[in-house]
Amino acid sequence: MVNVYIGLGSNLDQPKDHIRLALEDLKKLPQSQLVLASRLYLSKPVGPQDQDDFINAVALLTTTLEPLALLDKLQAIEQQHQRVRERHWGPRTLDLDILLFGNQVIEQPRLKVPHVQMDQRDFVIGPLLEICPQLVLPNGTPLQHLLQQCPIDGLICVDA
Ligand code: A4P
Ligand code: MG
Repeated sequence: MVNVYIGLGSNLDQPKDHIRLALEDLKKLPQSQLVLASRLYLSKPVGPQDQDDFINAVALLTTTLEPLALLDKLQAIEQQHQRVRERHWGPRTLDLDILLFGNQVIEQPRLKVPHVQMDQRDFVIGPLLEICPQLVLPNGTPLQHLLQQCPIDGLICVDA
């Protein structure tokens, strides 16, 4: 069993509903268990600004799936949410990113872990700090240290 952190994001068609339903979908993944999920956060878009704010969250799973098998399952869930890929970093009904897969560093054409730029994104760091404040990244950097370069004051928790 390995601990895997998943980032969830949505900014189209009732984003909160997509995130809540996606968390239910994650509970049904084979060979896996959803251990923890953060609350939902409203965040300003990173990338193109002519799109709505995002709802973001993160989840901790344990799984015996291999990384690419997990990616396939997550992409299938995205498709169930009518995800249409129109432009890079553009609006989406659901984005599921593998942020961390245990302590593995993966550099494959389809999968890069840790997720690119996760250490510079408030909408990743904030929810991760909520569910795992003691987390240390594979390069040895404690999550808490990332707050110096990436403050999370702009995040708004939208979940009681
Ligand atoms: N891929 C590579 N590594 C991974 C990984 N660790 N997890 C590949 C998941 N997928 C990974 O992704 C493109 C390809 O990345 C996939 O086919 C997979 O093989 P995509 O989801 O089709 O496209 P994308 O999401 O537009 O691209 P990308 O580069 O993944 O974007 P990000 O980094 O996900 O950023 N602002 C706010 N506030 N909140 C957000 O959630 N999200 C983005 C998207 C931009 N701005 C945002 C947010
Ligand atoms: Mg993505």
